[in-house]
Amino acid sequence: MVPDNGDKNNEQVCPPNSHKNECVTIQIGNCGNRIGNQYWKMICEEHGIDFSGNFLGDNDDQLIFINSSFYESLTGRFIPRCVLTDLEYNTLDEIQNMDICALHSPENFVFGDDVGTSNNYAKGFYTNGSRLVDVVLEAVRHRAEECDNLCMLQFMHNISGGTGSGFSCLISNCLIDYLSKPFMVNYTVFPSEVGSDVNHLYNTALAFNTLMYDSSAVVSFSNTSICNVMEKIKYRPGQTIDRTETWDNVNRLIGQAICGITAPGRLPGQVPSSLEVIFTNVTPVPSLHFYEPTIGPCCTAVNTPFRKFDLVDIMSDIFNPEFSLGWANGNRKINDPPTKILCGAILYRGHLPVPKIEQTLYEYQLLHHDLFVSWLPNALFTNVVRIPPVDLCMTGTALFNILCTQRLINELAENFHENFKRGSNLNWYFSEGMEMEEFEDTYNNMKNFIKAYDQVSEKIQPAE
Ligand SMILES: Nc1nc2c(ncn2[C@@H]2O[C@H](COP(=O)(O)OP(=O)(O)O)[C@@H](O)[C@H]2O)c(=O)[nH]1
Ligand SMILES: [Mg+2]
Repeated sequence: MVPDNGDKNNEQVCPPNSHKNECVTIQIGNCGNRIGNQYWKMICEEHGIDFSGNFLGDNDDQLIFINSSFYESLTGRFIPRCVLTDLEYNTLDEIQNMDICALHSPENFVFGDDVGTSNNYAKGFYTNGSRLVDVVLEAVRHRAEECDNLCMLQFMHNISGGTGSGFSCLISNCLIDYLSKPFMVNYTVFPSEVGSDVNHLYNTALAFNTLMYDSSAVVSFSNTSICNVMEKIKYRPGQTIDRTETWDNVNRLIGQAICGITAPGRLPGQVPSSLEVIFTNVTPVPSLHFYEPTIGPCCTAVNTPFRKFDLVDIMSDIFNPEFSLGWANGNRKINDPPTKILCGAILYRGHLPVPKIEQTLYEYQLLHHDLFVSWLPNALFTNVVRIPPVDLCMTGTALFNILCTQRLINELAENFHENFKRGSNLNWYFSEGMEMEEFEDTYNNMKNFIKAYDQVSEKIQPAE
């Protein structure tokens, strides 16, 4: 039994003036910028910042670590430490015509002329991307230089188009050298069906090659998973939600998950730990840094009436694989056995007693021991932040490192291989300066990469 220490554990452990480390956000491409837009709307509400950058909150907790995500202008305005970039103009133009535009500094918008990348990684990485990358690096350098202790870069992007894949990889390749191996977190939307569109498939595989080696942590999302989840939560009692599957509603769920994940870096907690520590705890081997996110209670924040949820509501949603917003859920086949959890982090928000959380998790793991790999005890890491999101009294966000990621990478690699061997659409890529060798290397890298999963799987599935 986990001892119950009552409400003593609700006390704040972090010293009130302690300085959490700063993070620079880079949002890339149409999807990346729209997700980022939702994210900033949500965290502004959480920190009591209006779209002019003024603090209107009533709680000091909202301000203590605000510099992890915002920097202050000379006039005392809070500005997102974020670079918004795209190789075409339309999405950033949309944002510039919204009220939220006033929040950002004009110097953080970096967009190209109207050529875009026509769904082609090679244009994002080589030709069109290379013409804009220096401007992006300069903007990131400005933001990074203002930090006392830059702890991480976070990217938001979709890797099936050309910009979110190719241009993101070019930017992260350059930043790795420039900032000497920063801790990089990617919030990445994967295509739902690997192989349904040849260009999407190539872009995803080529970008995956960079995510394997450059990134420290990849939180995967899938639009199909999210639409499935939206369908499931439509009829939940007490909810009046917008039923249309618009990008705004999909992005709102992604934004909610990212807010839950970044909360320990932005807000005071009962158990102090940096985001880097949290990600490290869900990464048993450095290369295995791909996670599936879930949120509980799973509901769209829009129009949700204030309702008291309890830990059981949170637990039943975050451990339900059908509620995962990640890549694996979008690719699940009906007869797939439940995948094993290698390890996970559960990030709670609200006034929740830590011993009660630990007790509930402990009992859950005992009851569902078959869901976890047996060789890694205490596979669940927890963190509790006092301030809940604006419209809920308590929430949990989980990051699961699961074994079926190996099957997904393998499917991606094999589909990729089959198509480039056949020569489908290769001329689009070769005409932008790519060569066959890069495709072959990407395939070989993916096949080598998944061997790391064999090593951890062997321990739980000894040869019969
Ligand atoms: N979740 C989400 N997906 C999007 C959004 N906009 C586009 N997508 C998807 O993202 C993929 C890449 O498109 P896009 O972001 O326009 O490409 P990029 O600008 O070249 O990176 C497409 O398959 C779209 O279906 C969005 O706002 N949210
Ligand atoms: Mg685009």
